[in-house]
Amino acid sequence: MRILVTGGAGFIGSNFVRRTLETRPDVSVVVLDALTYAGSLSNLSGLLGKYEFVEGNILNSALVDSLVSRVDQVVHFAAESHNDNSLKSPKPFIDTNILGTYELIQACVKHDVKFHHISTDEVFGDLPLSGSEKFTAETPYNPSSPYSSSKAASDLLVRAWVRSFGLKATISNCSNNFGPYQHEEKLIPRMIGLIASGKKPELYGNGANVRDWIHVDDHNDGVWAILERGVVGRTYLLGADNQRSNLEVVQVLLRIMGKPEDFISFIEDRPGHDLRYAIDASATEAELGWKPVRGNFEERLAETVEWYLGRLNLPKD
Ligand code: NAD
Ligand code: TDX
Repeated sequence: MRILVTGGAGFIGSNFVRRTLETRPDVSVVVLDALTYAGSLSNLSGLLGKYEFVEGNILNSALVDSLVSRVDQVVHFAAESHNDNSLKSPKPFIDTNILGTYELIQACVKHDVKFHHISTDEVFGDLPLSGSEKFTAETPYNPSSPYSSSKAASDLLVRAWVRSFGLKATISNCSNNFGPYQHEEKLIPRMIGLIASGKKPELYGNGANVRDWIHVDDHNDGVWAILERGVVGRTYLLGADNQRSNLEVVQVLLRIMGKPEDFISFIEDRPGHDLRYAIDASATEAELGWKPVRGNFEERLAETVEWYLGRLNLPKD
């Protein structure tokens, strides 16, 4: 099997490439990545020679067309992924997330290549802070930010291309990922960096907003379950049933890093800040036999802290 991984030099994509090469030696991997501020070849260190890297933009139709024509399956991670950036400068989100997805699905229809679209639970909007409601595949779309609305738009393009043009696509909507190689702009790496340099971690608002955390390897194992056993046209929700307030996450980090639990700055809130995300992944688990297995959040977070502290001492390339 030959796969084209877009965004394979970013956080989740690079973990996907690493895990694929470790667990599926028969799969040949081509990575297409524009190496924006969020992507780095250092995320793929140690894998040189085991995959093919193409530096390029998913908006480049000729390049996309020629790469798609060489593979059996596209796994589409490439995106502008940070909500705060989307609030300051939305245009790159429209370009990459919507128009970039358009280029890929056009090429997949033309060459009859399978397409897996990586998306987010943020397309559903948010849930009230208190309550037990969770997102399912039937939850109506109601995105709040330029980022989440551009991801919602891309999901809808994929669905329309399945129905109108016979695109052989699957979609997954996953909750917040954590683990190695995440960009320092995101909550967990940013807080680790601040605490490590003796500064207080900065929580938006009162820190009560809730995210549903999944280890990146559990997400990527879910993606492989979909690639191997998913049904064309279906949407699969991926999550690990692990809701925590941002304050709780930061307090765990402070404990791990030996600082008092009140060593925190509360700063101005994110505009339109989604209150709570929660994924009900039971339908995916029942259909595909996939289950998140990296369960102990505190232990996984301690490993993640250790990984980032190690990386802080490494030269960047
Ligand atoms: P990231 O920002 O770490 O990586 C994105 C990668 O895409 C980078 O390597 C970047 O260089 C590349 N890229 C950006 N624009 C490009 C373009 N126009 N052409 C080619 N490459 C381009 O993102 P991430 O956190 O790894 O997220 C990957 C995917 O997973 C995204 O689609 C995101 O919406 C989705 N997702 C993320 C999370 C999360 O918690 N991080 C959760 C659910 C879904
Ligand atoms: O400095 C911070 N302080 C803070 O309180 C940062 C960077 C974040 N936060 C809060 C905002 C969110 O409630 O922490 C929470 C997590 O923030 P992010 O790491 O920016 O992630 P989020 O906005 O939840 O979106 C993430 O999960 C879904 C990814 O960035 C998306 O790509 C994914 O789709």
